[in-house]
Amino acid sequence: MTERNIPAAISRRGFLARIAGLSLSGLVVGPVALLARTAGTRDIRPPLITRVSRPENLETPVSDFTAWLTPTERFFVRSHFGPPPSEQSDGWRLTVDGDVVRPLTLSPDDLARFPTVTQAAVLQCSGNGRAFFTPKTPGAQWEKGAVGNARWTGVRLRDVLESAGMTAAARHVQLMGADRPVLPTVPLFIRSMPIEKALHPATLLAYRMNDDALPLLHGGPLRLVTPGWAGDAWVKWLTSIRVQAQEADGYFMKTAYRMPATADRSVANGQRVDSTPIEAYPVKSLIAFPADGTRISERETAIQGVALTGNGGITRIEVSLDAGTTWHEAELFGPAEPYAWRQWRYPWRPARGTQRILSRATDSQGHVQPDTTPWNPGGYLWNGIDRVRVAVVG
Ligand SMILES: Nc1nc2c(c(=O)[nH]1)N[C@H]1C(S)=C(S)[C@@H](COP(=O)(O)O)O[C@H]1N2
Ligand SMILES: [Mo]
Repeated sequence: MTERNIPAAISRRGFLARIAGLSLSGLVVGPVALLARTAGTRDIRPPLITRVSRPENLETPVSDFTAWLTPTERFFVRSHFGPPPSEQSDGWRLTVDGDVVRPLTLSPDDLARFPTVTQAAVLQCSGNGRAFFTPKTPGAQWEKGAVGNARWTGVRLRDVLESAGMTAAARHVQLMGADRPVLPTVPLFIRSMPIEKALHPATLLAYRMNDDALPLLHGGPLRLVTPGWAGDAWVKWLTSIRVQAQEADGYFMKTAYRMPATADRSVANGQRVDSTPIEAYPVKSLIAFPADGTRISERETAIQGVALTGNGGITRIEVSLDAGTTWHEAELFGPAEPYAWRQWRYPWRPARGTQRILSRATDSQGHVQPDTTPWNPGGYLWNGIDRVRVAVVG
């Protein structure tokens, strides 16, 4: 733990203790006691939020985002049909075919022979923040926590494609996992990406998450990792890679996960309008402490959060305490890695009463987090300025 993290850890511990109905008054907190108690808060953290129960679709409480890495057991879960039966992982194989010179069938041992790569990257669902659009759009009503930052380990998709050898026709790479809808009439989750993204050195076939085996809920034994791109590209339970000339057909490529290309985006889903598949997610900041709607002490010392972008890096975070009239630069801290999120903090001695906090991020391409995100029929890629309201007490 770095020194800068300590004030936030104290705040967080206080916050968690209050949730658990504990009082901290009279406690003597030295550094060792602090660390021990911080580690012990694990069990009293607020549970993951169930957005859909069958299949399990779970959101991480935004108060977890005081940590740089999101622990695997606290990481949001988004599955259309739920995981395939776990026994299916035995005898698992990955096939690589289509416009290739040598079709491949790879076992886990075969995959392990490619160079191993580990990198941190944000995974965010395209629908994160859908609940904030007016009017409502259909789909899971995610608020702030369908996002997380994890370490992913695996092999480069590029290395696998090069070992198969691509023919001149190769333009897109189609991916499919082992999960199946309950009803045979429901389309399979099949996605594709242009060859450039497939060959990008950061695009991985991952079998480890946060240094442990990738769990079934998150796509084990193998999933795609496409840093900078929204979650729908991160195909789980991967079994098939097909190199082809065209973008994939089917509902999950041609209808869902597209944004209207019109300026105002206000067209109904399923209408025949120009649209493009979702790729990178836009710049966004989130306030992790204090949590919206909570009571906090006037002895708190900082606001803390994270910021992410699929387009370069985070260059600036600003905080407003007067509904956006004036903005103050926050401090970036912690690891700065290309596809991970950035932690930020803003020193603050809150006055008693109701306080409203706003945060906005800017990325290295100059995009500034907007006040609100223009409405779109799928309720995708919400990145409006984050807002929380807290009651500050003595
Ligand atoms: N095979 C398969 N892969 C999938 C999905 C799915 O339903 N089936 N959901 C996608 C979506 S929409 C998201 S946001 C991410 C969520 O990954 P997570 O559950 O590990 O957070 O997985 C993606 N990969
Ligand atoms: Mo998603």
